Amino acid sequence: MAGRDPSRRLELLREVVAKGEKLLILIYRNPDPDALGSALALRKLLRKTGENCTLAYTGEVGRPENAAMIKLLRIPVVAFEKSMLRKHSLLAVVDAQPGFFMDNPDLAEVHFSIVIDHHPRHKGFSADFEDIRPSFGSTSTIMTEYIRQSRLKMTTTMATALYYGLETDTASLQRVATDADIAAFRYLRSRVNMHIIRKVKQSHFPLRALDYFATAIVKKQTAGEVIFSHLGMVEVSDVCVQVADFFMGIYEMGWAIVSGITEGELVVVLRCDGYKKDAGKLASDVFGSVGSAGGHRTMARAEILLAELQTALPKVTNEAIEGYLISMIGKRLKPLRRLTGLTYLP
Ligand SMILES: [Mn+2]
Repeated sequence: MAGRDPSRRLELLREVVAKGEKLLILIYRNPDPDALGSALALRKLLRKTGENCTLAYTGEVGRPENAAMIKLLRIPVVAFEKSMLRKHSLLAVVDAQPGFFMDNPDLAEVHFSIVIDHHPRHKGFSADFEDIRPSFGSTSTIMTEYIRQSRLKMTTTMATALYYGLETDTASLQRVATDADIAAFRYLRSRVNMHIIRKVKQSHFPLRALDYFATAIVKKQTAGEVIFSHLGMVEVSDVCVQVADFFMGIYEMGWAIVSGITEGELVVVLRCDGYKKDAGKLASDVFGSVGSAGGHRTMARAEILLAELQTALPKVTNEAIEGYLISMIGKRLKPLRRLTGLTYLP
């Protein structure tokens, strides 16, 4: 752990990095707002103008909100490639720890010089500089302190990134709110570009998802406050999530169930308002024995291998799948029993 005094901490951090040394700042898996904001801030602290520094993530850009954040704030983050390890002499990780990368053969053994995070400390690593504060709501909170301590200019771009990182990780300070989180929130709030934050938050799906919405609306069936739609083949299962979330915006509906087939699996996404309802329990009760299923009270998902369905259905067609889902889920969700398995197919 770095010293407790903020100015000493900053000194120690900067001592790790020699002039001209190439720095690689890694983000674990999908770049989320907290990791992106923190990576930007660390780059600024160590490389004022961004030279000799690469920001890379080991997964892929998942949520459209995160893609919008990267695009609108022009964050120069790229996908990690093994060759980067040769080209950079110094490795840093923000909003994660070396142990997280054990699932990546290229990174399982490497030495991280700098580790800054707010998750509980993992065992089994040592870094030249580490600052891990599990009580903090976000790594962005830690990085805001560093930038303030450094007297570097808090640009609008950086304030917006850190603010959004803090906001998403703490659910707008509803989930966690230490004094440091609140102080960072107050400091950043007056410096952010709220238009960008609003647009980022509005970015729920990519344009190519629109055709699935059309299918979902045409094929929807409703019974009571349950809306159900089977999309057939989908490119990625995310579209089921996006359609289900969209359906939850219909005020008469308390349940949204959207399914699709992708990569040899039937994916069922369940959403509900949580009032006397439990999507996670429903998913595991109904699908626990045929596939992997579970989730929270308001959001859940089940994945069933098509091979598994072949034993349950004489023929795995979209109509058969609809009928299967309606009868399976109908065991626990009475209104669904009123539906038929056959719907209009465009
Ligand atoms: Mn975080």
